Amino acid sequence: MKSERILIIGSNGQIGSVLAEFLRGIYSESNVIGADLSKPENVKGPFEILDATDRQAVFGVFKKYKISQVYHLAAILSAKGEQQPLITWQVNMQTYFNVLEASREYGVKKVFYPSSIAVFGAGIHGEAKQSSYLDPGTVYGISKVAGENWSNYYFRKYGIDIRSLRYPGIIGYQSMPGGGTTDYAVDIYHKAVKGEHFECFLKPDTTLPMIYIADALDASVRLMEAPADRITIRTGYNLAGMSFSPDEVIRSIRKLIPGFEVTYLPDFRQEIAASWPQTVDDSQARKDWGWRPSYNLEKMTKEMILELRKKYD
Ligand code: NAD
Ligand code: AKB
Repeated sequence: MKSERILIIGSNGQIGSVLAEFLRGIYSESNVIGADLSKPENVKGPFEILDATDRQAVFGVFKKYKISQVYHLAAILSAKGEQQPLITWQVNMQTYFNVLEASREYGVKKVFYPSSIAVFGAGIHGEAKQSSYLDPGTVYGISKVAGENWSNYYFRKYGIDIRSLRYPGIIGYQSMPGGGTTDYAVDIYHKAVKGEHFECFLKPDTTLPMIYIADALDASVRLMEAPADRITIRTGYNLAGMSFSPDEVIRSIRKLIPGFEVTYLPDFRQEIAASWPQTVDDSQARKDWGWRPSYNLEKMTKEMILELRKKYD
């Protein structure tokens, strides 16, 4: 087992709950500390109830556990963020400043900052390049661009080894998403396996970048474990898994569940999705630290349906 003390802030969430299990497999149960606003039932390993907007509380957890690595996942996502823009800015930025300052104070070795395809805006038509102009249309996207720039600043000014990925929409069977625009692509599998009708809040041809959770976790840990001299991007690396529209994912599900019924009722999330790129060029991540996704849409659909059948049957 590798020796690190790893803190996951936002460990109850869609990514955090699965990442915690994954990291415990690498670093042992007692070395992965979960932290979130409330304590979940059946929590494994050390856990702290933490409001990460509270500077003192964040400093206290870093000190108590002698943290060496942090995954700072706490945030309000794109769709929820548009319902409460100023609170979203306050939560997304204050939690990150507290993590950055605590990392400086306690000599944390590495910080993971999850950025998003939401850093891109309507100025991009089609594919987002690593160096594409960032003109986010949501407060969530604005907070992620700011977070990326603060990461770069703390790296250059204080030498904190912060690493970041611009995640596409993440799809997994283990946990539910928490208020994003790509959430439909998780919910749709649950409805299909349960034999229920699905109402889609995006139009059928809205193509977005997505990634299967196994690939997202692999990319995150691979990036964190890469030698520091391989990291050439200190804002956020573009990361791609696959890209598809609601129509395409429905067709892939219907190959296994032929009677699956879907209707469309686009809402405010359609406008957010329309402002995001359709595909992402992640050649810099491939070149710098050997990133390669393992899942395409068909392989992911097979695994999602297989795993969700075990859950619901
Ligand atoms: P989520 O909403 O499922 O989980 C976020 C967690 O943070 C929740 O458990 C919430 O309780 C916690 N949290 C919120 N405010 C907090 C606070 N003040 N103190 C402590 N905990 C707090 O989100 P997720 O999907 O797991 O995303 C994790 C990170 O990855 C976020 O930063 C998100 O922006 C980023 N990301 C996610 C996706 C995706 O598709 N899931 C894509 C791109 C980027
Ligand atoms: C969202 O839809 O807000 C997230 C993301 C792509 O950042 N899933």
